[in-house]
Amino acid sequence: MRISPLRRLATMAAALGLTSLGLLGAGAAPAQAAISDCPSGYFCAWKSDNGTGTMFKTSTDKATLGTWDNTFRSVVNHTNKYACLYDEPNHDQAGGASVWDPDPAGTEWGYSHGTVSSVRLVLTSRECDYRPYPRWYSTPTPQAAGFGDLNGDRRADVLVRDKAGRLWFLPGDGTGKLVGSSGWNVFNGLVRHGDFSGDGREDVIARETATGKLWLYPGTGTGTLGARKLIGNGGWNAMSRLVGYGDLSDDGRTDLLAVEKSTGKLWLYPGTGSGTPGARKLIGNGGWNAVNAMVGAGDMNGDGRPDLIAREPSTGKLWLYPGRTGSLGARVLVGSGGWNVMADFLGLGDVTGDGHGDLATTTHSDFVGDGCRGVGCQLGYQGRGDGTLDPGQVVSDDWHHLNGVF
Ligand SMILES: [Ca+2]
Ligand SMILES: [Ca+2]
Ligand SMILES: [Ca+2]
Ligand SMILES: [Ca+2]
Repeated sequence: MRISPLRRLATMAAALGLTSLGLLGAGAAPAQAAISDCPSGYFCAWKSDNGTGTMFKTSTDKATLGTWDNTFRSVVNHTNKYACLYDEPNHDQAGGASVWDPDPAGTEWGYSHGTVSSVRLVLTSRECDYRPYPRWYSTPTPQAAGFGDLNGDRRADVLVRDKAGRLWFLPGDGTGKLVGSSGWNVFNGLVRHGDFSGDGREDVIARETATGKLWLYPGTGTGTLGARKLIGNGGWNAMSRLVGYGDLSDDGRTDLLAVEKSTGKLWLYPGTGSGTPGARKLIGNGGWNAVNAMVGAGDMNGDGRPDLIAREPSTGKLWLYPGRTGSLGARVLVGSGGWNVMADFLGLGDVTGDGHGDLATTTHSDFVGDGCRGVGCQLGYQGRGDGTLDPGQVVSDDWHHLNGVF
């Protein structure tokens, strides 16, 4: 099912809190005493405009409100979750939701229109109107790519981090599965590209923001990740960009690329099969800070070696750097402009099942496309096998309010 663009705009307004803002400002300021009546961990409401009289309170979802149905006039969300207020029972989103931001101090009043019939408390604002994770679709490929496939079913899959720090595995059939219940927001770099640990299963590498440490999360082969292992003691914050690449050094092991922030140099960190990167080798003398998106997309030009795709923000162009043995060849233009509207680039191998590697993207607010506009459209670009790409097609429209896809 595709959500209509019109519906999406309405729900986006709700997700951005515009609906809530529209409800603020009417009536006299309620007495402060009534706010403190709402206990920590509860969403509270009153039938009066000023928080007086009998108080409704809940710390759990309410599919119906009984005698409180259509009575909320003033509300306080004294929780660390988002409160979604629906005009219909059972959290039916037909009328859209008003979203109340977490207010753990319990100091913010709001006014409601007396039309609320159900309440949900959720960890991310997008869950008021959408599932916590977006819809991702892929088709089984004739040949295993060796990357982009955590569960080994020859179907390109995606990991999504949400704003609450959860990690979701999207197998490619539109569904999602929770594979990290919390804590993933401590990382400012997340990559994967095949097997780093030498067990044939795809792994995740994560850079810890506070320490600059690099961690390996070994894949279990099912989409979940095992106990982490330290593979870089620190200093990795000196890199502006980490890229899981595939085998550039041509020893059968997947490698890591990194751009050094201070110099713009590009380094190859050869995979060792144990997860720990080997001694680095300079493969780009400088200038790599001039690109602001890099993806190891696999072999896009059909010569059997994995390639790099990079975006140049000054021109909005997309370039392909063909992989050689332990180095990158002269870049080739694959997108002549307009690529700055893209937020994320995903290189997951063959998504469409025709044997050629593809590219997937998500969009920024100034994207305007067929069937979707603004933040969170997801596009597929079919690779033709010669390094060039077919025009992009909008695939889904619910990739907004997330915190990273890879
Ligand atoms: Ca898969
Ligand atoms: Ca592995
Ligand atoms: Ca190639
Ligand atoms: Ca393809």
